Amino acid sequence: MKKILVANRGEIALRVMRSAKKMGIKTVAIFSEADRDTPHVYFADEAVCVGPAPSSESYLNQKKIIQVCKDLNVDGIHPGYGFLSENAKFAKAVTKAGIKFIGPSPYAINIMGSKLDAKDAVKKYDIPMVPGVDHAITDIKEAKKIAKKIGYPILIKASAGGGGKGMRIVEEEKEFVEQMDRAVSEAVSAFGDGSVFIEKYVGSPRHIEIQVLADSHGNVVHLFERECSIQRRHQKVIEEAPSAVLDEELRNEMGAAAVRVAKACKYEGAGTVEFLLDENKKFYFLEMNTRLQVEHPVTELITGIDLVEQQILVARGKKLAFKQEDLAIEGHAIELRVYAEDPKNNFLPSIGTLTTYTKPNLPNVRVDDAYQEGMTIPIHYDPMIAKLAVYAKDRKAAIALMIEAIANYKIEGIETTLDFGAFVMGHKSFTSGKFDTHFVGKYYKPGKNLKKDKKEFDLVAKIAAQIFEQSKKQLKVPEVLNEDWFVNRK
Ligand code: MV4
Repeated sequence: MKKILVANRGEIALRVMRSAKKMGIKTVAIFSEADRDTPHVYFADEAVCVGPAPSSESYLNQKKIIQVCKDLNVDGIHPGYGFLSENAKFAKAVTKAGIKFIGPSPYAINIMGSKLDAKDAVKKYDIPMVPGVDHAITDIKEAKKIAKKIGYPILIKASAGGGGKGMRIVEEEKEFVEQMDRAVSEAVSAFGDGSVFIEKYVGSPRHIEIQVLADSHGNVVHLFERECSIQRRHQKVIEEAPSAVLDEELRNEMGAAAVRVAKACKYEGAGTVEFLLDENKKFYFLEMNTRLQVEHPVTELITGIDLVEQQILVARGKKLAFKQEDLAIEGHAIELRVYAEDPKNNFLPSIGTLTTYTKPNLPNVRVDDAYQEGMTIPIHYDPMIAKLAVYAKDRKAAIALMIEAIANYKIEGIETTLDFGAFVMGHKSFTSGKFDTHFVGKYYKPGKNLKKDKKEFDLVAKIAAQIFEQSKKQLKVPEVLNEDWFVNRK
């Protein structure tokens, strides 16, 4: 593979191209008319406009993208996340055009794109699953019977689902039909597929996901977990690795289960297996994401492994250069997604221009972004401005460093989730590690306790800096942090 086209934009396009460049591979950017003047376009060796601003006419234009590859002699496509990354038809068309799709096979994408097919595929692999049904509900009477057996509350889920769409909690039997109706019509309008199934509702779960990596020779390893419970409206805001609640035994168990899920669909490349973890530390398979995830940096930081480099090596047919026993967690990483949103106003998108944009310039702080001062946040795409990731000796030091990094990140012109991040870092439920997916709804009451006042926040940042200084001496920085672009060094 000598030349890779990145079928994406923004921070992830840049991030992928950085690893490609490091490996001596030429890069091709595609861009929409709205993105002509953006960092990922300038960073690439070649760049081609693929259409107008709307994604459907540019970043999702499969034919055009494949044509660009043919015109420029591209031999590999990296889809990033979102857009065409989990589109089995695209993966197939790319392969058919003689270009390597840097990701799993259309077969694996298809299976994992359907929750029911995924359940079916992993059935024989001893994967813990939430009590429920393993087929689409067609008979209401039968479904009610099963619901009674499982016990209320139950959850109706769309098989094609994602992002919580088509998901309905049913507290008691008399709501069943109404909620079922809603789930089905939501699923039809969102995915064009009204198949739904039911599961026991896990009331206070943590969202724990396992990073896996598989080569084309049947070798599969896991790269430990990411804790992603701090979310709102099914959108993650803070992720960390490792999780504060997993012990060695549970980590190994969940890791081994994730590896079996990958084997169940003959997975190839980097993937993520999502689990729910309940209050009794029982875990259940939810789904597998067949792409590089937004939050992959925290895994890179604690393992020292460049996941994009690994994806490319696997796509080249190389065997994994390490075994499970070669992998170990070192230190602790936390990521904050910096969104152009107003946390004080129900996280509504905050549009405008970055009149001030200064990144924190601190050791062991990694900023994945694709913005510069003066740029405007486009309304056509995801409102994420940057991912702010920190790496430290342990969780306490990582929290301290995150507070310092937030204090040193200056963004003006729009509202962002930076202050929200500081709120979470300072919250007892987060620092103690005792939280679940309800954190935001339960504790975040905007206006009240957010970023009390500037003086107090600066003091907290100062204390945090001291804690970090003390812990730093014992920290061994992983290989992956030695790249200039990975970390802003003093
Ligand atoms: C669940 C659940 C409770 N019980 N399944 C949400 C999106 C989808 N990927 C799965 N989701 C959930 N499935 C059962 N049986 C609770 C959620 C859920 C959730 C999961 C992970 C992270 C955040 C969440 C927020 C609300 C609900």
